[in-house]
Amino acid sequence: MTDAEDPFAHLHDERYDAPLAARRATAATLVNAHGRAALPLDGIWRLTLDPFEEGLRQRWYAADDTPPEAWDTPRDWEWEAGEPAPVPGCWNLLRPELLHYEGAAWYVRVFEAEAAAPGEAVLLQFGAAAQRAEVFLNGVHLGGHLGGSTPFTLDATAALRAGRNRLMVMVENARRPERVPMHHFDWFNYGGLHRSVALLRVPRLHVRRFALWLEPGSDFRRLRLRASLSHDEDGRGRLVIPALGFSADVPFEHGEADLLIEAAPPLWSPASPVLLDVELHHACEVLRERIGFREIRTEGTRILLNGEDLVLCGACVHEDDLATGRCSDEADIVRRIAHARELGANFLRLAHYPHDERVARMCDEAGILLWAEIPVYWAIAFDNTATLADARNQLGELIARDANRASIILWGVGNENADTDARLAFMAALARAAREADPSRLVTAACLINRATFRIEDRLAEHLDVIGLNEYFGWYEQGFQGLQRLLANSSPDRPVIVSETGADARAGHRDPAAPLFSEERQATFYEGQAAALERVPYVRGLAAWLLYDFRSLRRQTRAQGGFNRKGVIAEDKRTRKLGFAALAACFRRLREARGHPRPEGR
Ligand code: GCB
Repeated sequence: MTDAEDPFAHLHDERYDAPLAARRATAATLVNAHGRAALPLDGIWRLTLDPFEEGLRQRWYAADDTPPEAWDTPRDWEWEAGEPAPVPGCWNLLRPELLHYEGAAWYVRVFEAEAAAPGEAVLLQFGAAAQRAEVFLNGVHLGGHLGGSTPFTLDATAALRAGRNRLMVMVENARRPERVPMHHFDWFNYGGLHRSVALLRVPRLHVRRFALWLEPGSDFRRLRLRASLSHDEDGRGRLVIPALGFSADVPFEHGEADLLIEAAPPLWSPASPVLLDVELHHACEVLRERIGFREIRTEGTRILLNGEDLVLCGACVHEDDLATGRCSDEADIVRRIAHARELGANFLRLAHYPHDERVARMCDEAGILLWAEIPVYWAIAFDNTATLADARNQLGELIARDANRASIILWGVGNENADTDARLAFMAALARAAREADPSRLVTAACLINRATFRIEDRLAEHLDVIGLNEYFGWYEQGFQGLQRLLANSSPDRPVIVSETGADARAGHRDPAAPLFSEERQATFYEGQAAALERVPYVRGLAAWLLYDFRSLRRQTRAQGGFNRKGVIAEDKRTRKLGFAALAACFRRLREARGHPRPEGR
């Protein structure tokens, strides 16, 4: 019996969303929107909570806009009944009752547009939707997306109408064991359209994206260009770098271009973050980027930037704001960079998922080095092939989005995952995928200690360029003797970065006896860490956990109050704890011990 015959059929159909899964935006279909003319769709949308996914079951998206007084049968939904909600935004902060909402909600907005002209494609571009999205334009399912922190593109050409259009996006942030991240993590589960949405008009055959980098091992004299077209067709483009007086043909075969170019650009570094304007011309379009060229590689246990020894001193940071949740704005990013500089840092780890696209762009300008990662966090369903496909896709989207960012030197493929066979296969596959998509960066993961041998030892290490080590000696484990023992006991054959270490302190809790959760305790913690780490040459960096306190429902003591308090600055992003100066001193010691007395950078 069909819906038309039985008005209650939807009550019994638990496979209501199965047909949608076939149409998903992926890294392959991602278009780089930067610098392209776009109709922004940010602003006030209407939001309706939908914990039962009734909108999919009852097909709210297919309903017309007849006003209620003209309905012939009752309905459960009208879009004007939704509450005004900003995009970008997280629903959690709309009103106190929504703080802990996890589930589906519908974002709806109406906009005026012209239909696609002949030879034109119209694309809908989403900066991110946490965690899953299903997108409908004028009742047509354009596609869905999995993964809450990466961008995606959907083709709206056929569904767009001249005049009034109704765009509906179901966003859903349920925590599930098979997702990436899975249901258990130490940050706040914000939901919503937390980055920009825009409509792009491009030629039917357009360049989806291009990446241009300094080819590693080319003696700084060769660039590599990879670009892809929207269709499997041949074509011709032109690459222009005005500052180098450079211009070359770019031949596309079956929609792909892969080219080595003789060119010796000025090198980008924290001390001299020089960016060049780059143009890729194709048909009537010009894609513009500002790109820094640099080489990052390892040699034994050292990390070399443009052939010179690098010591990474910095902090991890979450995207979390008291007022806006996961949304970052430019002022927030400027502040993050300023705080990093004040600490004497040259490095940030963007934990534990892809951050706003502007972060890496602004770090390119500022000369701050970055570790960017995907949320393969803790006990991921490593034996689930769909989970691997999801993780691989999120990695692909991150790399596709940020391939031109000089500041990103490390791709992180996971965080604190137990060393099992399934995890090894899963994460080795991710490391391979990262290298294949982007040979111009290093691959890393935040690893655990091998407790049996008490060494920095992980079977994944052979697939990594740099071993990240999360250790909390002096906090979760008493005293620093364990750390000294671990470091002395280990002899890694590649560089190690302490990818996390930190101690909680509630801002304002001062006590000279330095009890747990006091500012003094956090400060002495960094003194103890510095004393142990400075002597160990294979430790080439430190990313302290972390810059700012952040919301986490795992943290429920009175001292924590629903926040992870390991920030050296409180959640107001202003109040420095004693740990701030102690961490700056720790960086000085690490650098001095390695003969780098001054932070790089301007
Ligand atoms: C870790 C995790 C990080 C946590 C941190 C902590 O090892 O990687 O996400 O927030 O410890 O504070 O315990």
